[in-house]
Amino acid sequence: FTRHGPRASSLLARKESGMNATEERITGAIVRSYFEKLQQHLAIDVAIVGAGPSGLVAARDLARAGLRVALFESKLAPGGGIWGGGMLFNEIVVQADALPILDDFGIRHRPADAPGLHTADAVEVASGLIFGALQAGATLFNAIRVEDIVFHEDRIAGVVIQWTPIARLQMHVDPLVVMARAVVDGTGHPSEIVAMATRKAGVRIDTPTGDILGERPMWVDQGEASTVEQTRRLYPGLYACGMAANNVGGGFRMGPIFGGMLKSGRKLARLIVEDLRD
Ligand code: 48H
Repeated sequence: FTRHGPRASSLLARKESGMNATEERITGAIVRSYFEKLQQHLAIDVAIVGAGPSGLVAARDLARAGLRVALFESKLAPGGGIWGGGMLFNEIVVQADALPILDDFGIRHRPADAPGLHTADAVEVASGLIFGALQAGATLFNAIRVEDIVFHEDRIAGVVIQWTPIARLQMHVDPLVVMARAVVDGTGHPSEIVAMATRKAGVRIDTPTGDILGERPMWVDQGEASTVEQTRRLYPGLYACGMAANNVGGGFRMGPIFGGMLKSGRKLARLIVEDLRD
């Protein structure tokens, strides 16, 4: 208590304890800003699970079309399988017909000494795709794993999310939910989201068996073509792109060539924009 009275004394106490100091303001700014972002994405148009190349291209195109789109990425760094190029040689190969997508993101590339093939720096591709998706208006939630789907009346209606560290530590903590008009499996080789739909919801997806056909060995040209071909709606509210689509449709793998992934993302965005307009 001071001779200036109780108010002055409480202000002094706040000052002495460091309250309202820069440290408090930094924390407050982050908490308010993050929660505003999260709150704006509790019910969205498109939830993309996995921020690999196909998901990032789709996110940019969908955001540019005016849809509310969020990417959920379980790792701290988005970019999926791009960063390491081929066997950690951090260069990737892209075919000529996919170069307009790299150009759209402002990512540089060079002709390879092989007809129709071009190389690009894997780190520039990964960072460029991430930057381009965010700048277009997509929102990315990293270190968040989609651990389940929401299933309502024969429709995939959202994603069940959890902090990746909580899942890794196997802590018994209930998740939260984001509702979405379209859910995209962009989880790469395992097609985790489609697997949840077939195993847990018991749905028959749009394949000859009604189930995931499974990835086949390497055959680059076939794998690249089937990745784009298999990019489609598999069930009401459920779509797949990139390696996930290829795994679902029983396509061949293709190694460190990325034109198919980029074109898959672009095709997926077009399909979803058409479907959500109906
Ligand atoms: C949140 C998740 C979850 C989950 C996984 O594999 P990706 O790079 O995705 P694609 O399909 O766009 O690209 C595939 C390409 O990178 C590749 O692997 C190629 C061309 N392989 C050829 C070959 O022969 O091997 O990224 C998927 C992302 C990753 O960042 C995961 O961390 C993330 O999805 N993810 N995120 N919740 N449940 N599961």
